[in-house]
Amino acid sequence: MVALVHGVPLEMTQAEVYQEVQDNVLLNASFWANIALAGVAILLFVYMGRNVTDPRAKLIWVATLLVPLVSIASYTGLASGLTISFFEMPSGHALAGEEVLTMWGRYLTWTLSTPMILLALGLLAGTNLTKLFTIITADIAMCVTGLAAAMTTSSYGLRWFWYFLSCTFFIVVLYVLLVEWPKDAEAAGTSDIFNMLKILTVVLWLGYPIFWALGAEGLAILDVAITSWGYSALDIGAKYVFAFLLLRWVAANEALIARQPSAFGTGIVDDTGTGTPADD
Ligand code: RET
Repeated sequence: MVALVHGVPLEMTQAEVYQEVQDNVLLNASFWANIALAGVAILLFVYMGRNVTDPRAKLIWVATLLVPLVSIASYTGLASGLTISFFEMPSGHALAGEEVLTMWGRYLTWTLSTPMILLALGLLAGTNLTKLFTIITADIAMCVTGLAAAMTTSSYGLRWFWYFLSCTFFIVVLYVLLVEWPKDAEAAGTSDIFNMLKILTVVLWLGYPIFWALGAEGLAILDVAITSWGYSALDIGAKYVFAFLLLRWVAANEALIARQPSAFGTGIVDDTGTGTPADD
């Protein structure tokens, strides 16, 4: 698998990684299923948003549309072997000394896709800039530290320390989603749809750290292809199902979105922006 020159392992070439992916039918299918779904989602979402005119509703639509756009690029990176590497696991790991297939491109592209999901949800909840900034920076930090956890090969303990840091940022994300935004959504009159999407998001997002911990990068209880399908299945719900439900609602309730206060206020009492708050 890994070429040796005078007993020294060489980095695998991209073509060799690609061949490994091709040889693992289950793994390869977990990528191509998402490329196909992302393609369908992009076309469907463009169609669903064709009559949206309000700038705020349009922003939700653009943010939501970016989710499958990032996804198709992300999965193409994985399917081509570009964003996959074989990393030798440190001692202490269940596969210590072995070269483990690591889909680091997933964590990298989550830093682009997950903020779009949160931006769309925050706009739906009619939140302010302070809370949007907090959740999005914590979310990016969660993805970057998750990337570091997967790519650290020097120490098993430090892999889990990165994981713990990532979970800490995740708690901030969960706090805003579960405590702050429901109050904002209540005031904005978007509670019903917000609460439904909040539950979908929280339940599915909790699956990601669980798969990381059980997969080859963590405790190595699950095989690489099963872990990849775990992420791919979560992605289908957290991205395409989520985006479909959100866009369907936005297209039918544009006026309610248009009436919300500006998202770019800071939350200071008289800083309500240009719109008029919902009167219910
Ligand atoms: C990692 C491992 C470290 C600990 C935590 C994680 C959380 C990841 C999450 C990812 C969500 C991804 C989505 C992608 C859609 O495009 C990085 C797995 C907490 C919550 C929704």
